[in-house]
Amino acid sequence: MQLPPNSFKRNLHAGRVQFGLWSTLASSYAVEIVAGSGFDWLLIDMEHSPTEVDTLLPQLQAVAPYPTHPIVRLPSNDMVVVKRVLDIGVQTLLVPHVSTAEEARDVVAFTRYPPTGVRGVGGTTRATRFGRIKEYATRAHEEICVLPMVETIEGMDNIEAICAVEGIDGVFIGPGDLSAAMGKPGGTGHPEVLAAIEEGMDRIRRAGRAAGYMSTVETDVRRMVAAGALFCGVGMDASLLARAADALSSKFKS
Ligand code: 3PY
Ligand code: MG
Repeated sequence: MQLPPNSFKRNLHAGRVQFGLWSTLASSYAVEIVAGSGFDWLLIDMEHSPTEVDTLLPQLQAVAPYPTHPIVRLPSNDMVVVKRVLDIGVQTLLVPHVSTAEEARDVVAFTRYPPTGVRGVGGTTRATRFGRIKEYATRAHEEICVLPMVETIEGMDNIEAICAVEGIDGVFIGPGDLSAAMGKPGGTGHPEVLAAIEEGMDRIRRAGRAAGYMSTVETDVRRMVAAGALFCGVGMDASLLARAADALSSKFKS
């Protein structure tokens, strides 16, 4: 059995823009519903949702029959969580709160087997199709995509250093945390925050890495694509459900 190619990583390296949806409902049924809606990628969130490793697995199984690529946002930059998430077959990791080149080097090391890195070796995992992908041990890193999130002032200052770390495929700027760090909590649409992110997209692109962004505001997404973003989240399942339910109830209750 062959190692499955990481279509998302290949598209990033080919410079193709990819749009995705954030999934925070922590439900395999919800994930399956949105997996068929045509997004290039679907992010399953472990940072700001109740998803744990055991509830991540059925969500990955629900996405598997669909062409959308699953990305997992980890709860933190943690060696044990990286190992467990990779072992259940995830190929693309979004890693929150990476502010220095050293933290970026750590996350790359967590995804690589020794002697290159420090990933523990498990044999009969879902990632190896239970031991059927013989080349996994030697080739897994080629299809693993590592995407640190820069979302602090220190991280913004270190964009070039983070991009220079070998094994980093792209850098995502988190508007929520960055706006708070800039003293504008909730100000993801603040002109100064948007200008900083726009400049960040360009700096990441010029450093030879794929830039990522997330917003539910279409004009902001288009602005960041124009500035060089290659992967953009454009919505979130929980907010699609909440806002649609709000709109429906207000038609009858207001
Ligand atoms: C943020 O905005 O801080 C995120 O983590 C996701 O967009
Ligand atoms: Mg964040």
